[in-house]
Amino acid sequence: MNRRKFASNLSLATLSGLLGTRIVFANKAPNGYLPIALQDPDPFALFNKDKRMVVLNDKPWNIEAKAHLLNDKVTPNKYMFIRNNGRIPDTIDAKSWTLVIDGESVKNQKTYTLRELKAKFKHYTYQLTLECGGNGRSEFNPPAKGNQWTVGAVSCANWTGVRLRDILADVGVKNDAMYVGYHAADTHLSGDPNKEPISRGVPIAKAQQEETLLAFQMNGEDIPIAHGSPLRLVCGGWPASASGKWISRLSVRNKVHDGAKMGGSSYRVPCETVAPGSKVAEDDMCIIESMPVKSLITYPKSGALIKLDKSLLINGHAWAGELEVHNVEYSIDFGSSWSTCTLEKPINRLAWQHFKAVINFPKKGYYEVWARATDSKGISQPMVLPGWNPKGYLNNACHRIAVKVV
Ligand SMILES: Nc1nc2c(c(=O)[nH]1)N[C@H]1C(S)=C(S)[C@@H](COP(=O)(O)O)O[C@H]1N2
Ligand SMILES: [Mo]
Repeated sequence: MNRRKFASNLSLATLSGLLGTRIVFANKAPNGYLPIALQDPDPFALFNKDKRMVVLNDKPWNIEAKAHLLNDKVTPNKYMFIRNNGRIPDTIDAKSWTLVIDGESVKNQKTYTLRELKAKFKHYTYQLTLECGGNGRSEFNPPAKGNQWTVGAVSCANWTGVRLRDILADVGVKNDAMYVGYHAADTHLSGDPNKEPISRGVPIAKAQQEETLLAFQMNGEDIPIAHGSPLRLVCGGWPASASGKWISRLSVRNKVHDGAKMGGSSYRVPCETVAPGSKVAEDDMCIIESMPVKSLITYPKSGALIKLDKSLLINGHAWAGELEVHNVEYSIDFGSSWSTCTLEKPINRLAWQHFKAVINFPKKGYYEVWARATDSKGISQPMVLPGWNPKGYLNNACHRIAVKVV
């Protein structure tokens, strides 16, 4: 964050947003004054995050959770990862915010104010899993450039908003509509106003799913600035890069959207498996759509000490992109044998599912508990790293925790 720009461009009202609370005497502060809480930004205070969250990058801000922080059934803001490709917008003014719907395949281009959107269309709330396509990247070899996410770039919060399909019906969509691309208010790290940090999208069928929202609330409150206030797309089950934050324009395209980070190796993987480290031709790369089946043990924390005469309850979540998770198993013998966990149904489509199991260990010593989920098509997580790809996406290897029985 460039402090001088910050101070000169921002109203104290906006700074209040970043602080997560109102500056009580904002009207008394000198013009252009930068509150000390923002002078040396403490990301945990700035974004209301738990201090145990891990900052991977501060330009732009990228912050992840640890497995044991994600134990809640619905992820609270303080444990939600933050992933930014550019600079968080300088000014968010919900009152004057507008959403433009345009593109080759729109019948009537329209501009809505936030208030119109909220008043005109029915509101829906869904619990939706958002996982960064690069979650798990840190394990790839040869290493992939980018934020070295371990396991914590996933969340499942409650999102409230209007259905994108209702808006699309209101503007009218032509028969040749193929994709809906987003444009947002964040700015490119280079400072070049003509460059977008990211402008991705989804095929029209995904855009028209019931659960695809243009959301204005997260967990029952206005969306925090870092997570896309005042308006964000939420496309559960897909790489979270499809869920654009700070949405100001949606374009209904008659071709695959060609915005920033839609091509090359961005959010694309080799269509067929390749040898690690290979160069892959542009035409042989495919856009990531539904995320693969995955699970996370969120209790206990890795490294837990257990008494031999006590059984251990493990908890976690599993998700499978567009699909449902069919079952979750655990192993305490490095995958030689597996036992079934109790698995809950999702609260709605595209929400993660909770699993638990009670484990009895045969004798004292070191163990690892591994979890493995299988989706409704019978596809299971790999025990170790899946197919290598240039940017290190889609690592859905089994999660493991260490347990010492004493
Ligand atoms: N406008 C905009 N939207 C964005 C991004 C971004 O940089 N700018 N990052 C995307 C990526 S890559 C991810 S993983 C998710 C992260 O959402 P979160 O920060 O709310 O967890 O936002 C997506 N939407
Ligand atoms: Mo991402």
